[in-house]
Amino acid sequence: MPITLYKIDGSPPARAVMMVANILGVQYEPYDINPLMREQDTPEMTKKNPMRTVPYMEEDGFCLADSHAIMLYLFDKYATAENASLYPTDKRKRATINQRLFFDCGILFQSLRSVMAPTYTGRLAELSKSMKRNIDDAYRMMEAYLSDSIYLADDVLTLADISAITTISSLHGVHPIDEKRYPKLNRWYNTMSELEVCKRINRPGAEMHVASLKAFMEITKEKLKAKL
Ligand SMILES: N[C@@H](CCC(=O)N[C@@H](CS)C(=O)NCC(=O)O)C(=O)O
Repeated sequence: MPITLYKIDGSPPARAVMMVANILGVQYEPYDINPLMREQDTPEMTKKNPMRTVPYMEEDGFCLADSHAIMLYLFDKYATAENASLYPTDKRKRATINQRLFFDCGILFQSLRSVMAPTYTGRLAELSKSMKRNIDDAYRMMEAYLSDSIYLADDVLTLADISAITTISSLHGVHPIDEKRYPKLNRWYNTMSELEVCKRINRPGAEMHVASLKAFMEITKEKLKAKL
């Protein structure tokens, strides 16, 4: 039974799953869900995924939400020796990758989510100081991680990089990485952006995501101006 991946290309976590599936050679049936239209809120969808987020996947009646959980499942089930370095068996390396995945889930993506939610509901015309502070704080943490290794969790590309690059691509669009303050993060971002899989799968969705966030902010700005 093929995998169905509920996703939208603009979603950073969905892009991460799409890239991992592509690297592992996992075929899936894409099913587009637009969270802005609350298409994930139908009783049928809510039953499958009470978190009501994209991405989530379904395989032969097995439903799984959260990009990080999905990436690990796909790796566990479908990785071959060729892909082993994405999530090596060494326990400490794995633990470091897991930590970076939790960092992406709990800190990095949350700094983006705190911008996305008010933007899409017409309550944000520009990033507040505290939003920028939170994003900078996450950039600072990444700069520190990248002082210990070339990539986020190792000297080779791992699942942690694939997860974080999607979030960073959208964050960078709304609050650019200051290359003087975060030179290692800037270098990592440029290296990751040049990967063929990133150009093909991450870049178009990220550009769309950033453009839509900016367009929503612009509309809110105009509405506020009209009220004055
Ligand atoms: N930790 C989750 C976050 C997923 C998430 O929040 N996705 C957004 C789209 S980028 C969403 O579905 N938002 C709808 C909502 O929160 O109601 C993951 O990694 O999959």
